[in-house]
Amino acid sequence: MVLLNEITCAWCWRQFSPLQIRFISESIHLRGDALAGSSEGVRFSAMRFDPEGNALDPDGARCNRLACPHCHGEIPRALLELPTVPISIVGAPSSGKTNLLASGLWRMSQLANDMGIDWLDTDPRFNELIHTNQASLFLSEPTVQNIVLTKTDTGGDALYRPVTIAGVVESAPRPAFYTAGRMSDSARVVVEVYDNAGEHFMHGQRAAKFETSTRHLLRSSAIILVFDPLQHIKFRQRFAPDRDGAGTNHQRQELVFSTVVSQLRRLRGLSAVEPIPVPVIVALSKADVWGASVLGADWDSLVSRRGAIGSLDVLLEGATRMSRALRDVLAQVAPEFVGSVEALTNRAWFVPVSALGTDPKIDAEGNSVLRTSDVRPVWAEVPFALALTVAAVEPLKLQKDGVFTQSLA
Ligand SMILES: Nc1nc2c(ncn2[C@@H]2O[C@H](COP(=O)(O)OP(=O)(O)OP(=O)(O)O)[C@@H](O)[C@H]2O)c(=O)[nH]1
Ligand SMILES: [Mg+2]
Ligand SMILES: [Zn+2]
Repeated sequence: MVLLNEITCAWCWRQFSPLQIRFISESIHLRGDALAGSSEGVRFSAMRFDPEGNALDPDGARCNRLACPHCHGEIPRALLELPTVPISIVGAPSSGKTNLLASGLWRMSQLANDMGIDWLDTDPRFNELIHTNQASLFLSEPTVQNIVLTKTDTGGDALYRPVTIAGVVESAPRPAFYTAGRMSDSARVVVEVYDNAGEHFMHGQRAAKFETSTRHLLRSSAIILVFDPLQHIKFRQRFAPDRDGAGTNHQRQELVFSTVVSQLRRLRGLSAVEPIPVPVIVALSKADVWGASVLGADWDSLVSRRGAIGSLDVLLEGATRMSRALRDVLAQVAPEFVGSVEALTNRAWFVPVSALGTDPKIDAEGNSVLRTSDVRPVWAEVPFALALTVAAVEPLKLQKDGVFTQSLA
């Protein structure tokens, strides 16, 4: 095992050497950590090891879970060895981020081999929330008619974790970790995926702890910006006129992106005028509703025809072609949005996605009706596969091609 010289914490983003790593005590007598919380095992620097190399805590219990020396947040072991590719999912409330994550990452696991990549949970314990959401969408009993993924709230325990940074307790979203790489190559990276509540990106809602909950923007190698066209009045009038405009409507989704960009610049100390050095994948969500009128009736077979998924390179080509077409449509109805994206980054892709493949019906009682058998994602995996293909591995020094393109060469 070759250790990295420097590890970046997935919670507080501070760096440390492998020698500074803390172990998490497994002994029932060593509960209650000053930084991690009263129900957590004490974090300690290992002095003694058993013959298999597991650390022994002061009580003699075998320990192999690891934590950051700065904030005491638990990190997967793989972070000691592999470079990370953090991906931030951003977008207005109800734009479809959480459904896209569940469905897109499910499809990544299913289609990885077709794409010529390995894609595995780095350590399933960290990905529980995604697994629960995936089980609801794809593995519910046929009798369950009302699958609903809970709205990402701005501070809930399942989604966020308190992290102490410089003595101040902040609330950080729990990342999901996947180990990925081309099958033809032994190089692997750990993809860290961050979801936030949409409120964190809304203008004037700084009370929702925006700054501290979006620290992942300090390092993200790619941003997936979920744009919900159905919340845009002109788009809806033109391409989904039957759609009821009631409910959540965020007209100014370009402001979500400007907010993200200004936070990213602040965190990285970047100039206020230059485009950001991070590729942005704009996922136009809920395409099951508008796809046919924008892209033609056979839009879903069109998008999946691209070489029966095909390798990442085929995908990049197909997505780039699709992106040009969608961008032009979007520039007509939402020029403020396209203008804002293109002013702030030089590398943007616009792709249609449908996490559910269907528009959940609302019954007489106002509950949404959705069954596992109704869920048929279309292009949900594309933002993630694309992010991998175009991601900058060293986010502060953007390379022309991402790690996968490179390792293919
Ligand atoms: N028609 C359709 N509706 C969808 C799709 N994906 C999500 N929705 C609906 O959009 C709403 C919001 O979805 P979420 O995934 O919770 O949105 P979010 O961006 O995570 O929202 P916040 O957590 O509040 O920021 C839900 O009512 C979903 O049923 C889709 O692919 N098609
Ligand atoms: Mg959400
Ligand atoms: Zn940390």
